[in-house]
Amino acid sequence: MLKACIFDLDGVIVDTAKYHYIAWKEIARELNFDFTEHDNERLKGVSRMRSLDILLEIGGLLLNEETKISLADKKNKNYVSYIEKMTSAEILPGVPAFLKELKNNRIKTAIGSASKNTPLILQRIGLANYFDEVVDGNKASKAKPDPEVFLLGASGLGVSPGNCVVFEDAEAGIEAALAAGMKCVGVGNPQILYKAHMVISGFEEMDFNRLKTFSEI
Ligand code: B16
Ligand code: MG
Repeated sequence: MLKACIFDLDGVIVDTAKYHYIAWKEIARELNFDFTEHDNERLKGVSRMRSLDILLEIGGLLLNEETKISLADKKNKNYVSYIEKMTSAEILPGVPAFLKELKNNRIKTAIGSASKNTPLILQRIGLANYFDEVVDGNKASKAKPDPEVFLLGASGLGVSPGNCVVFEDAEAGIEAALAAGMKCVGVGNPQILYKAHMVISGFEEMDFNRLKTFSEI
């Protein structure tokens, strides 16, 4: 029985992936290699330090820990300068209406994000107090595809994993949801998100009745 929905943040509620991409590209440029949008797919949903490791692998570079920490810090400062300017206008289409429908039908909601910047993003887009539970990269110690972030979300809501539906835009996040024993809706490209139980291109395609039918299958 459907009791709760857990939403990834970047790429599901807002499109911050584009800001992550610009900020990482800047680091790659400094290190003299190109970082493409195609490469950026590999960074979606994974932690900041894991993202840097993937970036360095793409550039064929091996750096010491101290340099890596300073690069990750630099990227984050650049990234934060973009998200500080976000407003509620950047909430993705169809999301506000769907969230309202869930509230009206007494479905609990949580955020399950790898981002340590989750509180700032939620505050900037005016959703800081909207969700019943927020689990982010500050609370979870294991990064997606580990299921920890979603399991903490379910336990914070007091709901069994089997009664939760996760919305995710990244392969690592879908794997995390499946490992948590939850149903998963991919948001984005079905060719990339083929492991999800269902894929939508955006929330204009989703409403409570469709969700309910999906969750009962
Ligand atoms: P931060 P999500 C993830 O957020 C992003 O998809 C991923 O690209 C990023 O590296 C990660 O957050 C960490 O973000 O540097 O802000 O802590 O998709 O899990 O909401
Ligand atoms: Mg995401």
